[in-house]
Amino acid sequence: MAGRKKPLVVITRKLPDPVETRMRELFDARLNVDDRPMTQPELVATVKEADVLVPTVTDHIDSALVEQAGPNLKLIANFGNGVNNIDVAAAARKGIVVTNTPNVLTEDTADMTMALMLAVPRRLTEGAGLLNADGRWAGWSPTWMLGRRIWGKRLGIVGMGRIGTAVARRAKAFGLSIHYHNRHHVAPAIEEQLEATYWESLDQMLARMDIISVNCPSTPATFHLLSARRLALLQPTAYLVNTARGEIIDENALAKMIQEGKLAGAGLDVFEHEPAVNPKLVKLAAKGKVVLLPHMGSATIEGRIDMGEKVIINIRAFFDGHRPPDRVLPDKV
Ligand code: 8YV
Repeated sequence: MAGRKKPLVVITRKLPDPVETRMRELFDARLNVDDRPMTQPELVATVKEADVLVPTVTDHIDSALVEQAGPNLKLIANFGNGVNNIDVAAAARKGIVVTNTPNVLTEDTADMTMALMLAVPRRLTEGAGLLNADGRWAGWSPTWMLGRRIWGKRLGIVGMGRIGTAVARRAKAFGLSIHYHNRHHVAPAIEEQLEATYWESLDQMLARMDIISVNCPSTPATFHLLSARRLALLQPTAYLVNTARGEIIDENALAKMIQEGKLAGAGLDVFEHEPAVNPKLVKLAAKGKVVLLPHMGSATIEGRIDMGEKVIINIRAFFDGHRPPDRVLPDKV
């Protein structure tokens, strides 16, 4: 970009230091050192002025906001894989390119999914909580703190993309048999390697699984994909894990089912109305029925630096006149 004016890149949240340093070198970067989420009026002022917006999952880039974008705004380079926070179609209508950060958070998110898959049936947070209180316990007992075995159970993965497949690889090593529902089969070699069973019918799969892991993107088509009707298909001994997006599950229906003993428990890293957490779920967490995490799936230093690197590469490619590698097309959302 030698000789050209540096683009004004507004980054809505604090990013890891190495990412911010590089962004300052390359761009006219406006950082958010306090990490206070931007209000909607602040976002409006930003899109009127900026050449590039770098939002995160906490920013709602809806059509009303996109409509108010100034003529300079050419690129929305999301710091995140999921783009459910952005109206990609509205951006496309306005001639604004949208990019995301796929691949680099796959393994971290799969690890966290696995952690929740273990934590709920094996009562990890309950056990840890007991010792966290005052470090005292009555001692080992053969019938105390019994959970449920993971090995030999059936895992149903809803959404067998990059993250779903990475979850399957881990889960297989833990002795789970792999089942999945997806719009299409994964490549035969992967299906064979994972000894995975494809279910065309989500309903059929749900009714037969011991653990369900939600790993599909949040789109209008997947809103409440796990509706009250579908959740009712699950076995009462089943567990549900969600590290994708809260909107995919009818959270009220889920809480009600666990409360009524119609489902064994859930591990949730994402919520329908983040950052708010359904009070019914909080109550269930206190009873050890659910494990709740504050959207930590990709929260590793390495992952967040890699995500920042992707954002930078996308911006650079765009301003060098190339197609950014992680462009998100409206018909793919
Ligand atoms: C990110 C995520 O932390 O990338 C995603 O889709 O869900 C998270 O792991 C978040 O989106 C950052 O914007």
